[in-house]
Amino acid sequence: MALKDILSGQGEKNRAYYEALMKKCDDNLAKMDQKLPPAIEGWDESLKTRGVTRRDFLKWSSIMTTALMLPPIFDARVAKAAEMANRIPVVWLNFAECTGCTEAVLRSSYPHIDELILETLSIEYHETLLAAAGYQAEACLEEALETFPGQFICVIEGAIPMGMDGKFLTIGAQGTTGYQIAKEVTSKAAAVICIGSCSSFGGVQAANPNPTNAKGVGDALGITTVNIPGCPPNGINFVGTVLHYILFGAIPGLDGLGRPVWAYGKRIHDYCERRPHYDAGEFVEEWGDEYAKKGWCLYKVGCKGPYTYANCSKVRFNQGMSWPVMAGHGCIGCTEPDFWDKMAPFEKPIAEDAILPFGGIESTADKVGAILTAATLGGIAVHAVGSAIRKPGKKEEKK
Ligand code: FSX
Ligand code: SF4
Ligand code: F3S
Repeated sequence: MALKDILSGQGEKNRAYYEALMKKCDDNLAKMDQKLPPAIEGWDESLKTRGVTRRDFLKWSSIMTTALMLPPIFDARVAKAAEMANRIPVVWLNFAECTGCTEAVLRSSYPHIDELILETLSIEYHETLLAAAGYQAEACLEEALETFPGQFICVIEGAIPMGMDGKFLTIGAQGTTGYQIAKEVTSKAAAVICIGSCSSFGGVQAANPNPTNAKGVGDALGITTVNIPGCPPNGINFVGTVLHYILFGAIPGLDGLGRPVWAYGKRIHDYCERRPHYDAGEFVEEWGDEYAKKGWCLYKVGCKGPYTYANCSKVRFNQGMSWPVMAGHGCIGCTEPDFWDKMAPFEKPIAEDAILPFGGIESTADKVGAILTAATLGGIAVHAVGSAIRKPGKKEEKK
């Protein structure tokens, strides 16, 4: 079908936008195809050895296209980007964290495409997965930096302890601090992606009283990072961000906290299956009561979904099987900065008495959510069409 037919019915302005976006995408895919090193294993081979059919793959591509807020005409381009994902060199650094992020995104119970992409990523250096140790491991990192300067994606898991000149966290035989490693590696990377709430915002290490003065990477180094928070984060949000980079040569539009808008633009509460009960004022009053058995809203037992920006309620975890609220516990707000302190207590609503002047729980939680939305989203385009890849540089002024 001709492009003009596919886009017919779209306004003139929309059509021009998507035409420009497609051109940008095609040019970039061609450029990436030329530039990237060859894959160690062909994509078709990867699908075959893991028992995934081409049909399943194409179905997944169309779901991913929608998740990235692109029209269906991008399906084939998303599939092409996915096929190229295993050619992007990745340097994965681990700092102060629990390794739950690696566990969450690299573990797969049966072949699912986003996990397959994560499994087949060309990871040049990853301490948890590396067979080498000591000087050999350091040599691997040096080699990756020399071979792919300005080309690799630096993925960081864990916060950076800044106390005692960074000495709360040293790595390797030379006792190099996490701060020094992060500074050197990020300065040579094409883009820096912080995976998990610890590298994004400090996470559990930075919780009060934060004895090591741990900070998120952006804060610690004063650079702009793409943040994929969650404790642990959802692998699909990382995969989508990498695909966006392959498609457009640019990181996706970010909110005021560095989170991709396509994944973190809405609240948990906006797509929650218990939402009709919230709107009807039907709440679980205590754990295990008859309302809990009926699947009513968990707000009164502490759900922070109305204040939390993430797509858990839409994409869920473990191949779309479940997510915290579906499993019966309220959301604890793990994609938000300082959630260990600010969202606590986890099993009680925040400042219950402050709710009354607004005339009831319903209006208050949604009002707070609306205020947070205004503060978080900075009117940033979802697809960064015009920009080249955003180099890790000085932090942009927060709008
Ligand atoms: Fe933090 Fe990731 Fe939570 Fe753990 O490494 S986001 S503590 S799940 O694992 O960094
Ligand atoms: Fe769902 Fe929590 Fe919102 Fe209730 S408060 S509708 S459980 S997200
Ligand atoms: Fe975290 Fe809440 Fe999602 S606790 S995993 S943001 S449902």
